[in-house]
Amino acid sequence: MKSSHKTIIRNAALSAAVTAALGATAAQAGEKKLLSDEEFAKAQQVYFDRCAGCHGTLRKGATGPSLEPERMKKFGTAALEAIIFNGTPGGMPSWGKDGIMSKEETTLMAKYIQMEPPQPPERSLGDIRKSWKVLVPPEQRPSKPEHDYDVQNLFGVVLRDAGKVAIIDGDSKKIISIVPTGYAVHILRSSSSGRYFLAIGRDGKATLIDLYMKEPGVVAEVKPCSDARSIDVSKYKGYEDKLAIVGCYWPPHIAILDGLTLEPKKLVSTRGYTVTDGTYHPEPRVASIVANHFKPEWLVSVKETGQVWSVDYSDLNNLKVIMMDAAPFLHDGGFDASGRYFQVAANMANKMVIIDSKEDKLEAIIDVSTKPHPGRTANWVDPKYGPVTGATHIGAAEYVVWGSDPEKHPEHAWKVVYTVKTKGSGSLFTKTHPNSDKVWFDHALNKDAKIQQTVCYFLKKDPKHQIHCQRLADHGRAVHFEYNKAGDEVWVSIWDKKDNPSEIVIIDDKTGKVKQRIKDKRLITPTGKWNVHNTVGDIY
Ligand code: DHE
Repeated sequence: MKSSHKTIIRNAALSAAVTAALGATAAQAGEKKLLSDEEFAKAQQVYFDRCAGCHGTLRKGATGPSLEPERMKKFGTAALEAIIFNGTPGGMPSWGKDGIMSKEETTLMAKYIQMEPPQPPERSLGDIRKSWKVLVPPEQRPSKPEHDYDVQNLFGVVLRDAGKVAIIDGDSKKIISIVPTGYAVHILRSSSSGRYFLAIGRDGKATLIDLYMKEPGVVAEVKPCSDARSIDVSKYKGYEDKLAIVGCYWPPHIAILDGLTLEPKKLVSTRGYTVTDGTYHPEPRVASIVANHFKPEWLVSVKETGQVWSVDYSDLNNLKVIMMDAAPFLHDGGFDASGRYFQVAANMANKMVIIDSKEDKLEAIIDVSTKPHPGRTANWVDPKYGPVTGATHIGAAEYVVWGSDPEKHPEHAWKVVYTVKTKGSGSLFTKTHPNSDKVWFDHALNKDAKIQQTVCYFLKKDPKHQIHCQRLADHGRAVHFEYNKAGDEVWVSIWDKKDNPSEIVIIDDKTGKVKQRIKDKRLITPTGKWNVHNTVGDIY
């Protein structure tokens, strides 16, 4: 087992100095002739929407390879156009073939990536404060629910391309409100009481949604970043609903906020040096964040440098950060069943990184298959190996399972105990529930439409791990699972294009059969969804 390298820093404020040293994006001006100003502006927007997530704002590469101009010029416009249009076997979508980018847009992007990337502006605490709005102050919010729904069984569903979140009652399946959030909203997390949902948009806007309101709506919002993917709350005893954290892609920093008003409190830059060769990285983006249950800390995955940070929120004026060296490029993850071990994918290293949140140290690194993408992972008890965790993969038709109980089953801990053959690559999410006998997974990014629409499960107790699959729709992609509070039904999104009808399919978990479909014209591009009870308790 590799021991962790720990460094304690006090409020590392690298950002301003680094930006000054980088200066302006000089080379861009001379090369602009490849595109007119208007085309350049459009290309910037398309790049932000479709490419920056995997390749980085400065195009230094992460889940996708580096797209720096010197390398791109060697390909030339025609070859780049073909790659963008047709996709790659490595997992890049066929942007043209899938009808997401027009022929004209693929040409635009082929030219754009041969030019120097423009560097977006930094965001100071002052800039962020200007974006902060409290729509309903805490003292004017209801003291108890103004409706009869069970708050713990409400679901929040991301309506990606609408920039909205649907709040749906898990009992009646009624859509009780549609809440405007950030652009291309990405994920939700629940406050530790379960009363609030916190949403983060790709435009970096965080919104606080009060579920006690007759019609749940936004009570506060702030924009700590211009590009973001993660948000979480303080969950440790005594800090419930007190603080929130946003992880930014750009600028590369974390923003600590007040939990009840989203008032910005503190910024910490993530710029630094990679764990692989100590190279300085100007854009280490913040990927997954989880709230430690044992201490007043968050565990923050810093994608490009490959470190997991433990950020102690008990004293923001004397902020302590422990930096644990792991592996690049960190992406998504969640806790094991005990809530002690944070298990996060280093997806381009084909590894799962295990962090001990009690000891704040790297516990293990496990070799899995190509491009693990487990969502928050799935935990269950295997009859032979004891508590185990599983991960799906983007780059291989394999579901990998490892032992995750070093206390009672040390012989299996952090070792792959079996692998299940799936229907194909392109799997994004897995989920189970302690009350379920099944482990579910999707194939949302598979190249074959029929497989994209197919979800499968295997039984926890089946020693052969035979998979049972069903095609849930003849349109869109079946993506992401969430259980209801009782753990007896599982919800899957059918994520279609913005102008096509999408739906949410509800499966009776006992029989594995579809029991209901929520169809509503307001359900535009539903993707991730979260049940309050399961999200508060990290149940997956
Ligand atoms: Fe996600 C989680 C980043 C594309 C749906 N996604 C995450 C997390 C990160 C991330 C860092 C972990 C957050 C956490 O736990 O705090 N996602 C990115 C990207 O950079 C990427 C690859 C490209 C981009 O430009 O955004 C990307 N993600 C997607 C999608 O296209 C998905 C499928 C649909 C959508 O809504 O955009 C998608 N990502 C999700 C979901 C989760 C997620 C549903 C949370 C899973 C959970 O169970 O909590």
